[in-house]
Amino acid sequence: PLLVLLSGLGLAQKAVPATLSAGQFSTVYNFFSFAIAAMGASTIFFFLSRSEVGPKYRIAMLVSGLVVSIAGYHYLRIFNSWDAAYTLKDGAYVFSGQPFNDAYRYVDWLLTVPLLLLETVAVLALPAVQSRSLIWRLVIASALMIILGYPGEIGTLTARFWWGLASTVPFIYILWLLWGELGRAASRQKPEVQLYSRNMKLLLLFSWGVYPIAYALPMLGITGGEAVIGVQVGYTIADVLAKPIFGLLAYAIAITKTRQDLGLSEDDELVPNPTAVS
Ligand code: RET
Repeated sequence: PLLVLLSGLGLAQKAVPATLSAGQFSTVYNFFSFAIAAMGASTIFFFLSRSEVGPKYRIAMLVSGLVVSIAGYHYLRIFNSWDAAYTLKDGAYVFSGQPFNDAYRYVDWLLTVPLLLLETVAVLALPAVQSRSLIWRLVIASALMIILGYPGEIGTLTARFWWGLASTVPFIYILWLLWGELGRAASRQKPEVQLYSRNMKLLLLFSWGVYPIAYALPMLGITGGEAVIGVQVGYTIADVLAKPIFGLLAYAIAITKTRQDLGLSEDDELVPNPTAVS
């Protein structure tokens, strides 16, 4: 699969429909533009928020900032590639001859998914030995999931089905691991954090679940322009949920736990620089 991925990245091209309606083209165009704004703005937010949380949680905010900045760069490239792939002719968008490069997305996931998993484990602040083994299992499974999914993304529908199925195995393993771990971690927290941890679990399941659904659209009888639009819009919505929105929830958990570590009540003001927290 790694070789297929590498040769696929070399091809770096996806069969896109020859023509799109103006509405179809602009829908994807606007979603990409929205994603650039969301990733860019949240990059600033997460980097600045580092100094607001206790030392234990700073790594989670840093990783969150890295994830959205990497994604922001990739969305800029995807946006430009989409823009170059079509030209306006007599009110419709026709293929320009420049391939739409969808490989950015998979390279993005290869970098950001392990980081997101690291962020999740970091914000739970588990004992070091436990989190190290958990992170390794998650990182390896997530790399497998993405590498196995890519050949299907650029192949025929049959290839899409089989590679997608193979990719689903590590996907289920990750969800199963995280569901258990997040559940156990949540039960150890104080009530306020418990609610956030439960929401984190749900957001993770919901946002990660959108990816395989978007991937499956072309196999569900949706074809041509509609399939391309469905896949791109689906992945973009999922990315905004899984990166900036997920990061915000991690921030809420970090702030709440910082307050608790300092022995502050909900109404107390958070000290500007809580370096005193161990
Ligand atoms: C693929 C292929 C089809 C089967 C499955 C997939 C899952 C992809 C996922 C991606 C998650 C990406 C995230 C990115 C955020 O930075 C590869 C589409 C199961 C779950 C969270």
